[in-house]
Amino acid sequence: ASTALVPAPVDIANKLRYLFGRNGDYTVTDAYQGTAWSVREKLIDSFNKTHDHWKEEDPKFIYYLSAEFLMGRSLINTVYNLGLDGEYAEALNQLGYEMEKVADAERDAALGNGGLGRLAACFLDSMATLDLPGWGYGIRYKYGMFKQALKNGYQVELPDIWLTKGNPWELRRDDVKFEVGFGGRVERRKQGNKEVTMWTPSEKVIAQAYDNPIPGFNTPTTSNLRLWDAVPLTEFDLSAFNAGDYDRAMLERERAEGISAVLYPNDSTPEGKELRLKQQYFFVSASLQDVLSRFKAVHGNNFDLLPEKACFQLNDTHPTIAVAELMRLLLDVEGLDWDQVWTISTKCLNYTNHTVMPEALEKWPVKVMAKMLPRHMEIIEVINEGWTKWLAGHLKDLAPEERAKRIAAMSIIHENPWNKDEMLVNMAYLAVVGSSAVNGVAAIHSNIVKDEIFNDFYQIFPSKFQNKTNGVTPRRWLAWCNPELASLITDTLGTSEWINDTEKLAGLRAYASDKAFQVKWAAVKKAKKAKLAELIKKVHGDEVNQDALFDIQIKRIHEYKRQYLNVLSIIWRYKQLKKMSPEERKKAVARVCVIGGKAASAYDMAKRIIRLVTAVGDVINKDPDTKEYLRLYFLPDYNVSLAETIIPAAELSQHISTAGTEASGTSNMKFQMNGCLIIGTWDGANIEIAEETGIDNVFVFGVRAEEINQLRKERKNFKTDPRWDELMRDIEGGMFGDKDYFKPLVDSVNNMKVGNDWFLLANDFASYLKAQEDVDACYKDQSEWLRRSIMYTAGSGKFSSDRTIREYAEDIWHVKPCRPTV
Ligand code: 26Y
Repeated sequence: ASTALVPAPVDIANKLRYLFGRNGDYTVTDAYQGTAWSVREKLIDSFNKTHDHWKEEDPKFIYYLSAEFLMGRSLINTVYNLGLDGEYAEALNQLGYEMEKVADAERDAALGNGGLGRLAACFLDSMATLDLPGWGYGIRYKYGMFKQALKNGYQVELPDIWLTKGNPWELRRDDVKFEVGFGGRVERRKQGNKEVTMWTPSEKVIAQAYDNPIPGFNTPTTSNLRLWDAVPLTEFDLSAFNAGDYDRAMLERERAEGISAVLYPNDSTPEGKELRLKQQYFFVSASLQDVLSRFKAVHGNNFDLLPEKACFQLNDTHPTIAVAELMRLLLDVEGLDWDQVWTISTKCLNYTNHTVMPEALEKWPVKVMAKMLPRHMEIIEVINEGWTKWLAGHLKDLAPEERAKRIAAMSIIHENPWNKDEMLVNMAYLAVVGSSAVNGVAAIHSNIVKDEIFNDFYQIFPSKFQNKTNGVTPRRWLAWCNPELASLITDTLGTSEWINDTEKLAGLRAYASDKAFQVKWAAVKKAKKAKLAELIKKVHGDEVNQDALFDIQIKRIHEYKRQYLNVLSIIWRYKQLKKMSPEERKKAVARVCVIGGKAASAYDMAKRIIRLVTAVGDVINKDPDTKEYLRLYFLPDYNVSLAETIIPAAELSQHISTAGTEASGTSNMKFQMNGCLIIGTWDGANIEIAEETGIDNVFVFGVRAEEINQLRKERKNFKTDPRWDELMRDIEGGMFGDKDYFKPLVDSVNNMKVGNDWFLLANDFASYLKAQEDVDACYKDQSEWLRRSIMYTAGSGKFSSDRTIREYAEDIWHVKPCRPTV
C-alpha cells in the first residue's frame, strides 16, 4: 500500500521506530533518517510509475556513462522536486525540527572530483525534468572524494566514509547483476563453418546494481542513476565455499571489492594506474550488458534496431572502452559480423571532451590493455587497422611522406613520445573514431577541440564536431539553495515558471535600476552573507565585517586555475593597506576573501598553493592595522553542500584561468545565477556569460587564447612588473614563513627558467590588478553594483542545464520526452 495516506509526521516516527528502533528522544540525525526514509517511498512510487510507463512506450533511451556523479545531498532536492516541501517542513515542525537543520545532517554523495562529475549530476536533473527517457550509469564507490582537513595550514586527506549510516536514496537490485571478466586468453574455434572467438577471462567479478531514483521537477517523471558495486563471484557460487577453500574465497572478495572501493581523487592529472582501467571496464561492461539484456527482452536479436532504441554519451574518455566492449558483445556473444557491428556501435556512441590539456587525455599502454583486456586489445587493433587503411585511401592525394606522417599522427595506437619502447592506446582518438558526435563544453573550447586537439579528425569529419555549452540546474543552484532570492524573483516576475524556463529571468532586466527593487535584492544578499559569516566563524573562530565585499574563488586547486595569482593580488592589497594612514584606510573597500578547493593528493604544487593561502591568511587576519579591511580564509573540504552556502553569499567570484585552459567552468554559471559579479579571463564559458550579461558588467582581464602560444615562447624575455618582483621577493624572503616550502612556487613562475610560468601569471598580473581596482571603484557605487548583480541573474537564462540537455537531445541523442500520466 502507498504511504500517501499516512500523515508525514506519523510516517517519520514509524520509520524511526521500525527501521532504527527509536521511540522518541530523537537527535537531529534521527530526524534526518526518519524523514529521508519516509520521502524515499514517495520517490520510489514516482520511480515505478515512470518506469512502468517507459516500459510500455519503449521510447529511445539515452545512457549517460560517467565514472563520476557528484550528487551532493538529496533530501532537500527530493522534497522540492517532488513538491513535498510544504508537507515535510510542516511535519518536521510538528516534531520540533527545522527542515534546513535536518537537511544538514545528510552526508554528501561525493562520487566525483569536480566539474565533470557535478555536470553529470546536473544533467540527470535536467533529463528527468524534461521527461527524457534516460539513465546515468556509473560506479558505486564505497569511498568518494576524500575529505580535506587542514593541519597547521597544510592539506591532509581523510577517507570519505559515506555509507556507514545506510543510504536511503538507493535501492539494491538483487536481481540485476552481471559478470565482468579480466585477463585470460582468447581462442578461436570452428562452429559449423563459422569461426568464433572465445575469451576466457582469468578473473571474474560480479557487478551488482544499485538504483538511485532521480526526481524531475514539476513533472511526474523520476528517472534513474544505476551504479555498480563490485562483489566476488564466489558469493554466488557456494560450491567454492563448500570446497573448503575459505582463504582463497576471502582473498577474492577483497580483490573484487577493490574495484569499486575508491574514486581516484585526480582531476585532469591522470595516473596510468591499472585499477583505474579496471574500474572503467567494470562499469562500462556491466552497463552495456544491462542495456543489451533489456533490449533483447523486447526486440530479440534485431540489433539493427539498437541505434533507434539506445544511445550512449561518453563523459570524457573515461568510459571509452565502451567502443570495444559494445563491439565484443555484439560480435562474440551475439555472433554478428564486423561491418554490421561497427555500423551499429558507432551510431550508438557519442563523446564529450572536457579538457584541452594533452596530458589529461587518457592513453593506456598496449601492454596493460593486452594483459587486462586481451580481446578488447585485439578489437582495437582491428579497428585501428581498418581506420588507418581507410585513411590511406582518403589521403591518397597527399605526398607519400606527408600521408604517412598524417596517418601516424592519427593512429589510435601510437608510440609513447617520451618512451619509444612503449606503445599506447589513445582513448580520445578511439572515442572520436568510434562515435557519431564529438562535442566540447563551451564555444571557445569546442573551437579548440576542432582547430587544435582533434584538428586532423575535424578536417576529415567536420560534421561530427559540435558545441554543447555546459549548464547547471537552476533547481539546486538557485531555487533550492537560495530560496530567499527565488521568492523575490517569483514575486517580481509574478510567476515561478522561471524554474523550468530560465529565459524568463530576463524579465528582471526591467528592474535592474529600480531603487526599491535594489533594496530588496541587497537585503537577500546580506542575509546570505550573514550565513557565510556564521560558517567562517564556526571554522576559523573569527567575526568578519559583513559589509565587506565577499570575494570568492572555489574550485579544484590547479596551476591553470591560478589561485596563486589571486593570492598575489591579495598580498598586494595588504601591502597597500599597510602603507595607508588610518584615514585613508577608511576609504578603502573592505574585502573578505575566501578560497576553497581540494588538491589531488599527489599534486605537490597545488598543495603548496593551499599552504600559501593559509600562511598569508594567518598574517593578514591578525594584523590590527588591516584586519578591518582585509581577510583571507581558506575554507576546508569544499564540496557540493559548501558550495550551496557559499555561492548565494558571494558578491565577486574569480574565474581567472589562463585563457584557453578552462574548458568551460560551471561554477561561474552558478555564481551568475545568484547575482554574483565575475572577475575573469576571456576563457571557457566566461565568454558566453559576459555576452549574456553585457560585457561591460564583467571585470574581464588578461591575454587572449590566440596569443598564448606566442607569449609562452617569449616568456623568458618578458619584463615583469616591479610590483610582481616585489611580491616574489616577499615570499622568497619569508614574509609568510615557510620560505623553503614556498621556494618551488616562486621558481615555478620565474621567467629566468626557460619554460616556466607556463600559465603566464606574470603576463596577466598587471591587468588583473587593474581589474581589481575597477572592482573596488564599482563596489563604492552600490547602486551600480546592485544593477550589475541583477543583470547577472537576468542574463543567466542560457546557462540552465535544461537548455544544454535539450540541445544534446535534439542534435546528438535524438530522444524525445516521454511523460508518465499522473
Ligand atoms: C583521467 C582522470 C585522472 C581524470 C579525472 C577527472 C581526468 C579529468 C577529470 C575531470 C575533469 C573535469 O572536471 N573537467 C572539467 O569539466 C567541466 C565540465 O565540463 C568543465 O566545466 C571544466 O572546465 C573542466 O575542467
